[in-house]
Amino acid sequence: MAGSSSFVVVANRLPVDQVNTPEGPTYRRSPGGLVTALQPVLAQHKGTWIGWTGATTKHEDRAPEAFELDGMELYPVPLSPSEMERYYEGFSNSSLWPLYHDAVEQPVYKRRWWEEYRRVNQRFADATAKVAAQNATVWVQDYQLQLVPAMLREQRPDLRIGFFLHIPFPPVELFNQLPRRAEVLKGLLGADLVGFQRPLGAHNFLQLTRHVLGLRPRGDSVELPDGRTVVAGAFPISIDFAEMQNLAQNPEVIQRSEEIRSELGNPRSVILGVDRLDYTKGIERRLKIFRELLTEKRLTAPEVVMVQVATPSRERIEQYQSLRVKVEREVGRINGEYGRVGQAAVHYLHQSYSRTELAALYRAADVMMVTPLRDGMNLVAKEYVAARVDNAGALVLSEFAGAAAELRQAFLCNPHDLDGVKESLMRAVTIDPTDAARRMRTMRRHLRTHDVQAWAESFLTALDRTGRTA
Ligand code: ADQ
Repeated sequence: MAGSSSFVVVANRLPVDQVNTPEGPTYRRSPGGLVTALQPVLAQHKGTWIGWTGATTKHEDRAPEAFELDGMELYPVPLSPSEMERYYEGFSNSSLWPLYHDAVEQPVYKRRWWEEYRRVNQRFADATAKVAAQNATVWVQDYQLQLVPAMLREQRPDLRIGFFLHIPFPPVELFNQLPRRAEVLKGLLGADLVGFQRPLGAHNFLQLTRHVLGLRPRGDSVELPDGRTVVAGAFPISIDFAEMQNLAQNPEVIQRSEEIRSELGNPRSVILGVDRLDYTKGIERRLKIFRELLTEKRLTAPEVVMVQVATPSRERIEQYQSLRVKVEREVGRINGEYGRVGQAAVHYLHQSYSRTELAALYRAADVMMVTPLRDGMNLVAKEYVAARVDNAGALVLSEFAGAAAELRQAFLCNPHDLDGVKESLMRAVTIDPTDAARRMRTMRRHLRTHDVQAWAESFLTALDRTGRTA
């Protein structure tokens, strides 16, 4: 039986943080571009967002009831600690995540992880089948839920289903490693439209339907044996430009950014990195580069300081624990060699921050370093540009981040080529303000119109069209 929502978003996480009060847990909307872009669409269509609350529950407990927040109906899907371990930390983040990021860390495959991934995907699909109205539009998000489109179509062929992958989609040679590659592809092919960050992702996907399933992709689509057509395309995600720009113009944020500079000892240059503590982000190499430049005396501390914010992430996974050890060892080494009493060369912050503090940090940074080894898009690069309402600051950006396709005026670099990154960083540190302003203005102009609202609209328009032409 169909439900009553004509628009449904399905994502691993609900856009909320749990707050514990004496009366029990309540939820507060979490910051994030995706919810900013989708909330108006959900509110307008009596829409529902299906996802996990972020707190594991025992099997015998029921999931919290659905609740309303800012005009959106939120429908929790329960996850037990062992499901969390196998579906999320296991198959999603120890098999798929490294594999889809060029295997920069060795992917691990375990059969019981796959079983749990399938079971949890089925639970999300069942929940969606229950709440979606007849002929509703459903938008499934990201690599944790790649089987949901086909599972959902099986129960509800009336639905229009879109899928968007936030991370890169690997080429044939890499994807072929995946033990359950055919099932994953068939899962995605349940959608009418499969969206990627870059055209290469769509291309890889279509090629794989040929190599693994023997289908015949043509142009941007592929026809299935049952006559249905699946379209693949690039929809580069973006940020809520207005939100970041407004924050950066706020007098309190401006004052805070000045305070940050003075707390850092009023250096000539502040170099900033803001990343989840993830091995795809290239944090270790970035620190090494900074150390080498100090050793070579091309930079001197504390005239130039580095601030590295590394948000705690996936802390129960071994590869993340060992990354933390390596990063912290390197920070210690740099400060041991180049710091002075009360004057660190690298300020390392393994913490989460509010949007306001992030905006102040962006404004305080002369050079922003975004140097992932592979990244679907990278929103930090875009947020930095949005925050530079003063047209100052320089961005050093990896060619391997999706954002590099749009932010062409950044100092683009290959993060594997340490000498090349050093050159880019030196150019950014010594940039002439007129050149910096010219680059920043162009990038800002682009992002002003290519924001997350435009992203959601372009995906949903394309999804709508796929249904009509079929
Ligand atoms: P992530 O890998 O998480 O996202 P990113 O795109 O940079 O990477 O987004 C991180 C977000 O977290 C940014 O909005 C940033 O402001 C915020 N953040 C980072 N550090 C923080 C801190 N210490 N405190 C508070 N907030 C912090 C995945 C993909 C990316 C893709 C996005 C969206 O890996 O490639 O761009 O999804 O599709």
